Amino acid sequence: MLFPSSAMERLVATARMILHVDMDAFYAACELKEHPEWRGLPLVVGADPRQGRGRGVVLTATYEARKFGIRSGMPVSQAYRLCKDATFTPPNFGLYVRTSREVMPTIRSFADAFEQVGIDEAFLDVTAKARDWTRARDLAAELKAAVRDRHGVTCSVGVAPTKAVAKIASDLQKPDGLTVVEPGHVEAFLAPIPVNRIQGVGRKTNERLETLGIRTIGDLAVFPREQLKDLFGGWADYMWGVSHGVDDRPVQEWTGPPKSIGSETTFDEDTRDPEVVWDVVQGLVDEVHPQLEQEGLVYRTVGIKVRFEDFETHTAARSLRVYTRDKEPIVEQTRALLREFLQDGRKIRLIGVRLSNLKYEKPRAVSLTRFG
Ligand code: TTP
Ligand code: MG
Repeated sequence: MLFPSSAMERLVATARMILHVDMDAFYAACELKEHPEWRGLPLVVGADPRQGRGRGVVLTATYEARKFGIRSGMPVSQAYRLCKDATFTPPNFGLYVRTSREVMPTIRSFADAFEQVGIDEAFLDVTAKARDWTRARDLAAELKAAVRDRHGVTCSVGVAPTKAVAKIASDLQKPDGLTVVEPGHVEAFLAPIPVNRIQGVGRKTNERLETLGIRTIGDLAVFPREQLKDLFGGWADYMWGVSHGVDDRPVQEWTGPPKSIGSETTFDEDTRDPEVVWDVVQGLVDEVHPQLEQEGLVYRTVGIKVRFEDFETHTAARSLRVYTRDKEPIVEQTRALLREFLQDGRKIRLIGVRLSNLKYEKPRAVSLTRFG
């Protein structure tokens, strides 16, 4: 359209085309590649509750297992109660990092700009490549087929004019979903969706919004903006903007080493049992540490994040004197950092491990994971 005549045509002509790609049941999907005999069966990635102490939480579960109510973050003992026939397999983080590293370059090849945001998700800006929304949908379908055919795993894709809406859209028809939200349809699309689907709206914000009568994004969109600002400060602008389809955050290519790498887990049930907490922390260390090797990184700072049952959240970190890739210092430092939080008395809701002060051990132009 050379001379857009109406506001709507202008909106359509200038809108960005953003994809959010999220792998389906990612850790479980990686396991199924190694164990095709488990396909079609309920599979849980987590310690086997019938062996050893049966502690720990579900990292993820196949959609067959989710039919029984099994969810990430749930104690494995509860998952077992929900489905006695489920197969349990302990996590193999090296496999997940390796698979992510193989799949991401395929996803990236469809993008003008690419931003990986986790082990199994990425944003793509395809505005220049696609040019129109029909082609954007086709590109997303081609991307899904390429991921499936080349790597034997499936993903769900959301296509929308903003990151926030693309992220909501990718989650809507999981697994193996494709949801396209064209400009002009954003507010109608968002209106019936629960407000906690907006990234960053956690349980606490959700509860506060509910007391204001805000359950859906549509409720949020018609709520007086100034009143929301008084209650939520700067955060209100972001949420309110998202509800109206406004979110200018670009898809950002990143060429340096990552600022940090980490992982966190929310306990399905808050706990103050040091052994349960420590088991999960060790799992997080096992998950984060292989990424150093994969990315050619060394670290100097080890950090933890602890959120208590009342949502009070703390971070603490310790720096080593030298850069290293070793695992032991991560274990030692997290154990030391955790000690005081375990003595607090309150139950813990979320725990995270993060490595920062990262650099490439040998100078290299780009990160392999991010740029294939
Ligand atoms: P998600 O993308 O949230 O979940 P998923 O890929 O397993 O399932 P889906 O996207 O289809 O809903 O997380 C990606 C991986 O991160 C997941 O496979 C396992 C890990 N993970 C945890 O270890 N703990 C958690 O609490 C969650 C939510 C995920
Ligand atoms: Mg996923």
